[in-house]
Amino acid sequence: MPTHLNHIGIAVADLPSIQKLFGLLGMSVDHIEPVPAQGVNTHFLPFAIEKPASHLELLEVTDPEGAVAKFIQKRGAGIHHLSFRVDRGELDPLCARLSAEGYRLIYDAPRAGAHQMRINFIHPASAGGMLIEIMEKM
Ligand code: CMX
Repeated sequence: MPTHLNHIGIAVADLPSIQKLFGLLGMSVDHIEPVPAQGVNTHFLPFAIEKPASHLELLEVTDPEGAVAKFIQKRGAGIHHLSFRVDRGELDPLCARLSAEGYRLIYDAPRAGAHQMRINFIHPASAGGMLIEIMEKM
């Protein structure tokens, strides 16, 4: 039984600023629907289809001093970050643009990550409370 990722719900305190950030990441709203029974308006931003498929990543702590261990200590278990891949060659220009627009990146330059990716992160303080990973294939 394949399970399809339908969406990830993000509570937003400042809709225009989050839409601006996702716009810089190449995503825009294609459907808006009020759901009065749940007390929200929903704004849907479609993902580009990832091949091979998008994944859930379960982060099992191995280093009690690591970022994920600290996250669990401070905030409890749960969703830790969102991760977006851009095409090869697009990561450095994206990082430069985000920095120029005032977003706080965690690393001065992308580092090596799993799956032979170059990775960087946008700090939650400048991304609506979410840690956002951006990556490209090496
Ligand atoms: N999502 C949302 N908020 C987060 C967060 C997360 N994942 N991690 C930390 N925060 C919050 C903290 O709770 C803190 O909030 P308050 O100011 O309200 O207390 C705030 O962000 C600021 O945190 P900080 O003091 O600047 O830094 P931390 O020591 O909490 O570290 C971060 C946060 C993002 C800088 C650090 O976790 C980091 O460098 N992450 C990048 C690397 C990483 O996360 N690796 C694991 C993933 C590995 C993988 O997938 O391969």
